[in-house]
Amino acid sequence: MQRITLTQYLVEQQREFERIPADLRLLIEVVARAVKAISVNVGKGAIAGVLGEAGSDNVQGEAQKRLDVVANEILLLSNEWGGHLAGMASEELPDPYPIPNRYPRGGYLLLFDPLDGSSNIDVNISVGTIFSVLRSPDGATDESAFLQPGTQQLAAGYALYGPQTLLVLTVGNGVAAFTLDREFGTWILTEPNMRIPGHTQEYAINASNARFWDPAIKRYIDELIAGREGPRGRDFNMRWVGSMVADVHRLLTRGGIFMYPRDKRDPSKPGRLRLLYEANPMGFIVEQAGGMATTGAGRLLELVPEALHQRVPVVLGSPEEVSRIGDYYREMC
Ligand code: P6P
Repeated sequence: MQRITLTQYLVEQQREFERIPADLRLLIEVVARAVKAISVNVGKGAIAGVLGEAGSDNVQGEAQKRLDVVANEILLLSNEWGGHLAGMASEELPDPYPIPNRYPRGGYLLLFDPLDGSSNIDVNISVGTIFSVLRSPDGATDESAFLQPGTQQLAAGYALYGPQTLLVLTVGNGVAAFTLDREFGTWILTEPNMRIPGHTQEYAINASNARFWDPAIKRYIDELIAGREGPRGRDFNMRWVGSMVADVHRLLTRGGIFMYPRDKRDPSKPGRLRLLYEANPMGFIVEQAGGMATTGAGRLLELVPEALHQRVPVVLGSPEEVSRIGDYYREMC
């Protein structure tokens, strides 16, 4: 197999498509190096003493795992000095992280969930890192600078720390997947053009929340469960890892639909997932792979954010399934 590295891929995207200015290429390569360091820590687990609780909570009031804190620090310290960023925002920080005055600033904003699915870390199930890149309006770094709709993203990606460590990336020209060659510490292009299969029989949702769902979601799931005896006329299968990165990578690879829909538990939290550094980057990637990403009713990437840690309902994946849910919302809500 020809070994195309991440650097070669980025240079070729710049040369052929003029999609990646040099400072954006630097940003992506710095993030790619940082997630290699996170992968090493995730892989060592108990040996490195990074499992278990950190003894602190994040802005969501969720108990932080030690690896949440480690991954967050790796991303902040790797990116603060390069001169390509105006600021950063993280699930693990209540406020935006300004670039220290001792370093030069650049024109980009980097947003990330440093370790998504961290409830799975202590039981050795795949977790990931999700990141999104925006342009900083006039170098602004206050919260309002980050509150841009997902359509404004310049790049997005995730790392998946599983049996292999993968980096999946879009710069708005399709989706490419890279596998970490641990022997050389190099990202090797292993899928140059990820496309979501249109037809699927697999769905992902946390079914224990069924009593809180909107009628449109309830109807959609009931029809899947009814299988070949029901209106869909065929059987379906369910998967739920509890790590968005793992569930979304599966549907990018073999089709499917991922849902964390609005539920009635807490009106102040319309969904569980965070818009700016989980839903938007994953929605951008899914759309670039030929899929759809909505809040159930409307296109996800067009939502104008109102707060840095805003939560949002998420339905994304194979277009025929996502659009069916949209039809049900229009009919029923
Ligand atoms: P639940 C992980 O905490 C996360 O943000 C996503 O990665 C995942 O899809 C979801 O929450 C899991 O939520 O309610 O099933 O634990």
